[in-house]
Amino acid sequence: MPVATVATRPFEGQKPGTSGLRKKVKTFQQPHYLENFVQSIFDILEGFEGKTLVLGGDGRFHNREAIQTILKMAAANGFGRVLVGQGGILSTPAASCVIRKHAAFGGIILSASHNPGGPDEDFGIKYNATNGGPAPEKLTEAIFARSREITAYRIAEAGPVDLDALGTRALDGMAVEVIDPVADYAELMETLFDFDAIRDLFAGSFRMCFDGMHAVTGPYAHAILEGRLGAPAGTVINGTPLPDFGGGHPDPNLVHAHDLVAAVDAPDGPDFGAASDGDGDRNMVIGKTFFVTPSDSLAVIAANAALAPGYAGALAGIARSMPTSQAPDRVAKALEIPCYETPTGWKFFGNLLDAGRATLCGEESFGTGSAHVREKDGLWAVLFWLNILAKRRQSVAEIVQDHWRTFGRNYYSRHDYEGVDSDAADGVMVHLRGRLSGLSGTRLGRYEVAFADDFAYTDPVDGSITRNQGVRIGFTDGSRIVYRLSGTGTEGATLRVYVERFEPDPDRHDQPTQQALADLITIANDTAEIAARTGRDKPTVIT
Ligand code: VG1
Ligand code: CO
Repeated sequence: MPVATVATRPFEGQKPGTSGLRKKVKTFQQPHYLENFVQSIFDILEGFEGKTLVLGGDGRFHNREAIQTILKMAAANGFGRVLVGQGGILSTPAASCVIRKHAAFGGIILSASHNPGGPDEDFGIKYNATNGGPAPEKLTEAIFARSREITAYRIAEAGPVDLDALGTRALDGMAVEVIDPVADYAELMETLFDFDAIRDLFAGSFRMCFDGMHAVTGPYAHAILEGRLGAPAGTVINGTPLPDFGGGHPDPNLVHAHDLVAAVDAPDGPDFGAASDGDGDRNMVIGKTFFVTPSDSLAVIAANAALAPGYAGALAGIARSMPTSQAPDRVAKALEIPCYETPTGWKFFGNLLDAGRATLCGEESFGTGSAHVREKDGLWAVLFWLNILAKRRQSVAEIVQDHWRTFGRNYYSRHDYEGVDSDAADGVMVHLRGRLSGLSGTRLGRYEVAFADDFAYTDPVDGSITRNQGVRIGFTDGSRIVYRLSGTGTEGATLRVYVERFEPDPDRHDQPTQQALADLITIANDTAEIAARTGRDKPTVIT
């Protein structure tokens, strides 16, 4: 079959430091746009001739079209085989699992994660490396530089490949193997968790509700929860992936997973609720009228890890992103294992996991995971909770409150200002950086500043340094305020403000979060001059 070399113009690909190239679908539909990015990746990678690429996405609008294009380009560029999820479906953690299990060269995942989907919404693409994890910064920098120089791409002139029937077909000398997107992943989960204990739990009166949010995890949840674990049919809601996610926002938080919250809080509703995002890497877990913050979830999982067969040996360490609360640090201290603080983004956990220094990782943004793959993993976290619930036979609230009694409570909240004017958002950060040197040792309200800095991370494995990862103000009582700008939005800028306060006294563990943090929130707003600089007197989203 002929291969065409198509002339094109340089463009601007994925900015280094962001999670993949995320743009409006309309942008991706422009001639050569997707092709330019894919060729930029292939131009930078070395030694993939005859090797295997993993390919799949979260099923959003434009998924199938993009897969057909990438298949033809992989063939023209010399890959030997592509493993593609049936129907073009692969969750981000499942793609990571397949890359590792089949020793693939790497993978391409089509997703804009929790961003909405549809003809006028977002599309995205990211490259994952041989270890199954997000491309490291060095690689994304090289791919970005290449995108600004690219002049041609190669593509096989072939018709579309059938993505719906399992099995192998040939495309211009390359094998396209359509695989069951769930099988490898479900098999891995069975090795990590006590499926017998969870089956027993479902055999009794325990009920759960899992909200697939019409995104990629529906098929995984149906197969694992209702299939292998025997949860009753109807446990999974919104379980069919739709190109526009049913018009919703596939972001598992209290605002967007409203169907789930309503179901669990109903008088005779289930005992446990969970949801995952567009590409299946995030998770939210809730009990009856009880929300578990992602930071607490990581801490509880770490403290109870011995209950899960895959984690019964000692944990090597815990890693959390810098804005995540310090609740996991307290567990690490009790377990006498290290706790690493990394910049935001899963790629920073990669070296720690590869080197065997960390077993569990987490981010405050509903991301939790472990060394079993190299991505955060929504359903994995839900199964971990089910394993804990099956062994302890207590409610979610009882387990978390018990955790607070043992370790103290880290009150925690994130305030997002979305769609802010980019210059105004940059102005907030410039203003804060300008104030850093003057803050140490001063008082802000009743809090004394212990340190104030712009977070820089030195990777303990390869020594690489990543700077400017967010402004931190730490107080002498362990409270913190953190400011950073989002790297995943597609419109304007999003300013994120993270506030945390430690409360050791068990008699003071039942305050409403925003109330418990009220004075720190005021200090955070005043110090950054948020209202004056952005014109916003309140955040768009509070989690
Ligand atoms: C957000 C989260 C971050 C997460 C990233 C990708 O980034 O804060 O913790 O790693 O999304 O998650 P930002 O730069 O917008 O704050 V996902 O589910 O999109 O892979
Ligand atoms: Co995601």
